[in-house]
Amino acid sequence: MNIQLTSGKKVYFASDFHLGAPDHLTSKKREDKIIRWLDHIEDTAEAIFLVGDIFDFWFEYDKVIPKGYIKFISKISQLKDKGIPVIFFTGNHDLWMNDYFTQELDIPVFHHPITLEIGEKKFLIGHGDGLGPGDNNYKLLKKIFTNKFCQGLFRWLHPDIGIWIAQKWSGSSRISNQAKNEDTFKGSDEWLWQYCKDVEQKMHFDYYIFGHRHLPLALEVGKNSMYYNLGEWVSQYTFGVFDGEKFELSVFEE
Ligand SMILES: [Mn+2]
Repeated sequence: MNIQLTSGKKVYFASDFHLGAPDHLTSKKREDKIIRWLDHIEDTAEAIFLVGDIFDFWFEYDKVIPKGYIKFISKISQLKDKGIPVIFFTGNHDLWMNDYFTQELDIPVFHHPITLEIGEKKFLIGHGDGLGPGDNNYKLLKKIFTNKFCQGLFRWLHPDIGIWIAQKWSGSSRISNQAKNEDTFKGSDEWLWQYCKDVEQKMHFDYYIFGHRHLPLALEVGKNSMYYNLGEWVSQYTFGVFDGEKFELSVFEE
């Protein structure tokens, strides 16, 4: 999947909307803001990448999906109908996306980082969870979460109970992350930055684009190679934009 940029058009990137958190009213306000952003960019958008943790929790049962987010989902549907490609990635909070968005809206959903060319530049794009050194507790947890047997057990809980448990869990993991000061810059210990440097040794990319850190970052990986972290939309409303020449992080203030 490569993207040719029409003159004047741009490719947009955002991640970590965490729709649904921490409560319905707060999430609705954020959802409205995301829609204002999508309204704002749609005339210039060649494509829109939503790079994981779009939902604070998502699970697709055989016949049921989580309630809510209908305005956001409708907006995405309108963008698709206007011919703007929208590309979803799963994050650690919504990794149980299956084929619902692909079947309903023809939106690809990637569970792993992808590589592609946009214009003349080489990109590696992913949510970023579980990459690089360390984070061993999460890596173990991800094995359990992605285990088909465990998912099957969860599926057999009534959705009202399953989603209640998941929301409690998701809220506690976010709070504990704040307590551990996860959202501050760790210098040379930034494990996604290390991951980018490791990859760059083997294969060159102009841009490494990740979410997950909830921390907007622009870091040099090597000569002509940058790592951008997209930040988050719980309090910072940051996004990335690429015009064919340069990548920039920006803040949506409206
Ligand atoms: Mn996140």
